[in-house]
Amino acid sequence: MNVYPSDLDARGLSFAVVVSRFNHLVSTALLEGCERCLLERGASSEAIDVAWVPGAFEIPLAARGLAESGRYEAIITLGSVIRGGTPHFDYVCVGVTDGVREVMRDTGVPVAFGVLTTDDVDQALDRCGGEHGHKGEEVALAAIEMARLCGRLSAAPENGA
Ligand code: INI
Repeated sequence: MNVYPSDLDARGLSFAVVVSRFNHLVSTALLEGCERCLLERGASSEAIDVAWVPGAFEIPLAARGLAESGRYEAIITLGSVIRGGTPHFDYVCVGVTDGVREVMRDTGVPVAFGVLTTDDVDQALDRCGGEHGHKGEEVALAAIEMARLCGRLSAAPENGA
């Protein structure tokens, strides 16, 4: 069996992070964990570009522009959609999830999905360094791994890896 290695070394890679301003406390916590993780894995601060957008619904458009620029090995999306009393939550969730998936499919650039969809703000904060881990760190690792893997796919894996 030949297996592509899992590689979490971010040295030399360039990342764009799209982060939505809505539910700002959660967004900044996600961004802080994401940036910390990228730097811990060896990314250079100059190789991390951040684009703020108003809400999660706008994330796919910015992600597409950044992916199409050809400047990044991976795009990271961060945001927080919190259920209110109307169906608006569902429309925003569908818009951002479908949109991000389409950007990845259409451009071939890995797009990590770090948009929390929760019932309340406490559930969201629990996932930004609370009892349910840190989504910002999780998507940073996913972005690094996919950037490395996609960089290798044009060649066969090494025998016996
Ligand atoms: N955007 C979010 O990122 N999170 C939310 O919880 C949210 N809610 O609840 O409405 C939200 N709405 C704004 C939306 O993403 C767009 O920015 C807006 O509709 C303008 O296009």
